[in-house]
Amino acid sequence: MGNRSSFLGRIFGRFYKNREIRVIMCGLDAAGKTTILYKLKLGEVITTIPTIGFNVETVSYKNVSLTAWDVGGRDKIRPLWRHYYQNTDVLIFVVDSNDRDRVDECREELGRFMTEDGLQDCCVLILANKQDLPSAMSTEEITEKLELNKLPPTRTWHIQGASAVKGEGLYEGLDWLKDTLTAKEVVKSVSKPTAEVKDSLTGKKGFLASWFPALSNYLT
Ligand SMILES: Nc1nc2c(ncn2[C@@H]2O[C@H](COP(=O)(O)OP(=O)(O)OP(=O)(O)O)[C@@H](O)[C@H]2O)c(=O)[nH]1
Ligand SMILES: [Mg+2]
Repeated sequence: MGNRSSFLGRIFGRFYKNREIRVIMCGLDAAGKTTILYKLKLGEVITTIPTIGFNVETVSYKNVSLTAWDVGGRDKIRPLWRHYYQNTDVLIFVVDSNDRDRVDECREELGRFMTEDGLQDCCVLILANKQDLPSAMSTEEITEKLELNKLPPTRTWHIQGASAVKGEGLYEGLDWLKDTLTAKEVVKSVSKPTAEVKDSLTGKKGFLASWFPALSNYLT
């Protein structure tokens, strides 16, 4: 078991070595996007002002390097969001769990994202932020209000409760992203293996070569 997991670790490491994971963070204004970005980047809660435009930072976590674009959420600048979609692997949609008045607006904005051509393949992590506040909606309530269970089955999504100010839930969200992206890459590569991956799987010391010779022959 130990050997197998270190084998998988090596394979996954290869996938991500030279791969930039592009993340766009959107959500209504004051949801906490900039606070989250800098909590991840600096480990601190910074004093923010409303973002006019965007912030971009590289965040490293467990050997994965994420280039995260935090785009201002004020209604007047939301039309600019689409300029940041290109080649996006992940959408992090940040919700203020305490803002019951605007949860319908959140649903509409998320719905718009889900129909955008450039975002059909990307995974969606919904961060239900501000869980430290006493009247915050639970992740179950937000799931229902955002109608997440109505998303098409082809859409990969996950909701994670978080508090940027307490630093809670953020790394759990990144763990989900890492696992999900890794699984996607494995499926892509096995259906069309690169020489390097093929070698890892079927080479002399490859996993399949030793465990599943027939499949190994098929791939080579
Ligand atoms: N209680 C609490 N407050 C938070 C949390 N995260 C952010 N805030 C506060 O929410 C306010 C808005 O945070 P920002 O990070 O600026 O929000 P934003 O989503 O970047 O907003 P725009 O740039 O306008 O789109 C700030 O006063 C933050 O301190 C949290 O987890 N809990
Ligand atoms: Mg901001």
